[in-house]
Amino acid sequence: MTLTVERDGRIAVVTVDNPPVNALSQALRQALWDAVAELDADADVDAVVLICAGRTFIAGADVSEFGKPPQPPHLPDVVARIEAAAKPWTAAIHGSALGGGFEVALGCRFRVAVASASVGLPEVTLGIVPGAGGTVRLPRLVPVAAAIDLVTSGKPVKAPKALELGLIDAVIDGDLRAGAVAFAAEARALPAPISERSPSPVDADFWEPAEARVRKAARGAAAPLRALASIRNATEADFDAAMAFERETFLELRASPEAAALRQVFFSERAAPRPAALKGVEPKPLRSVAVIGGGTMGAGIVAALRDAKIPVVLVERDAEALARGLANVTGIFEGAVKRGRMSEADAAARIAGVTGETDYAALADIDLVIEAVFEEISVKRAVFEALGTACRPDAILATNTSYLDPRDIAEGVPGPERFIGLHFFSPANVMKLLEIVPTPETSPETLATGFALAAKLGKIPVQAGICDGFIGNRILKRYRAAAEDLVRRGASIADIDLAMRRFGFAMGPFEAQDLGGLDIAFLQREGARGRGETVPETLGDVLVRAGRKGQKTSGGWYDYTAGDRAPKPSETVSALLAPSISTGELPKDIASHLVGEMAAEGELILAEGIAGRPEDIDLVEIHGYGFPRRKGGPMHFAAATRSTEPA
Ligand code: 3H9
Repeated sequence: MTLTVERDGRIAVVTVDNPPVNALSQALRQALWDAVAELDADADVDAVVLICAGRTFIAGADVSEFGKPPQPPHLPDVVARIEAAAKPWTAAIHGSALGGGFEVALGCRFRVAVASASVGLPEVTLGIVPGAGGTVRLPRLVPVAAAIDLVTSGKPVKAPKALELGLIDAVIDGDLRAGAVAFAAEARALPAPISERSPSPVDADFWEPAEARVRKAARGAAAPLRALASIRNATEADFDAAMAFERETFLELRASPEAAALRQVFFSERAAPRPAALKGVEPKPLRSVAVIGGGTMGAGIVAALRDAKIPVVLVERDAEALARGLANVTGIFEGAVKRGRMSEADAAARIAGVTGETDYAALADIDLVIEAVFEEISVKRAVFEALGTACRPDAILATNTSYLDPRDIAEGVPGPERFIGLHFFSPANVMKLLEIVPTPETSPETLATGFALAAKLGKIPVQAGICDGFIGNRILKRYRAAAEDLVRRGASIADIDLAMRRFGFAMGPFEAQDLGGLDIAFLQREGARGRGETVPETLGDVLVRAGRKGQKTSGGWYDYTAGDRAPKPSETVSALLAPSISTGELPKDIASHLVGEMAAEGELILAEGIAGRPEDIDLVEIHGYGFPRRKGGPMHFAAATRSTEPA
């Protein structure tokens, strides 16, 4: 970490250089503290510009210090010292001013930023509230509703919007340092420190609906509501009392299991794209990609590639299927326009970048092919045989299979080193997870290209070994079996779903099956039975055999009335399952039991080398299966629960 002070006329420029993101380590806090004293004492300095080297302004507190006792000087004191400096400080922001970084900027008398910069208080995404005055100064700077939005959503805003809201004082065109120095040198009325201003006024009936909104959006997370309470307190108490309240909340939440879980996810997500084994391995270029199959999954993959501006060739077996596939792709982008997520021009540009083909000869110069056809080995094999002749010998050939052994799919295709599994999750343009499944013959370059693709698509990559269902679907199978086992032991289907929703899933295991359809897994089991494998009859099989495939047949685990997705407990289901149900001992805590089953499968997956790290399993569950992020994933949750259980 270095902090340098230079002079530009009578303006001092303080440059922070603490790679990678100028986080506020103890050393940096101390250096800022000392800089205030030094510059206050310097008679040749009229004002100070605070700027950062590298990719960003100060991105916040150093999250890696959060597990340890706080070391002085504490950030609220550093911010107060900057605010009370005799020479006014101007924060010059590029990249992101986040969390404690933005709180430092709020301590400065002025804030200027380049147009591409963003500012925000993302603390709630880490299970905490701002801890250096964010919830206290913001409602003294901008309207309370704007402060609430910023703090409880955790979402940063871009500089032009920040200017409009009053979060910053100017957007600088051209060179930031020169612009900030000129801004600081200009004589202008010095605004009162934010701490000395009154909170923005609110009506008496403001808080109730505000709290209802935040509670709904928080979906069970503690931090957004605690942040709201801190903002409310800041509008009612004096500045010092409000700061004390915020700090107490911050320290309490910092030590919470939710914050520990979110911190772990934060670091795992950042470690995932760079597996140690691929250090120094160059990925191959990805100038053009082909997708084989334009069904729901294929079209989603095309959309994900187009979102990343990669030109795509979509291949289908005949003109009719191709027209359907292209319509699926168009439908995705038109839907995005309808929901206000994309402009018509952006959608048109994305659609224009897709070329439809029915002839594999069009793939002669493609860098990567992703097969997403029907999950049937003979169909997939035929595709790969055709790819073996049509593509360049160095083109990477990937399968999106979710259950089949990739080695069987590509058997006999020349160049096994270029073959890999890339398992997307539906809808592929939305879901963040990409399971990357190398075979023993896959080359490091091919594997590195899989990771590079994930980076281009903004996905979280997790390497998985070959087994039935890889990481995610294997755990899903165990989870569903464990949930069925509870039903066999007398638990109610609705109680199990409710327990998992309360735990933080958007849906319980049975509701989720009704939504996706019970027939897919049923057909897989039937396929295995057809091949002579022993697959015990599941309760789901009983329902499908009775014609209950889920919402699409107006009934699965629950009944549904037409036009209504609300599940209703079903007497038909009770009657169908009655012969399979006995009474047995049930766990006291259904959610912990089911998550424990997921973690137990995860342990087997680790022992077999299918996953490299427990954190990878957690990322798979969070980004592919809706596991609540604030619980950290099944492996984290099980470990944390074990460590707090009495010995
Ligand atoms: C806070 O400020 C609390 C205060 O209110 C109160 C205090 C009293 N700490 O994301 P990247 C590392 S809470 C430590 O890939 P990008 C990251 O692990 C904090 N390390 O970069 C990675 O390391 P490695 C509120 C951090 O360019 C490397 O930096 N602030 C921190 O794609 C690069 O990260 C936030 O939540 C940190 N705070 O994106 C901001 N941040 O290379 C979190 C990053 O060894 N950070 N690292 O794997 C971000 O959102 C992004 O990093 C940022 C840059 C947008 C800044």
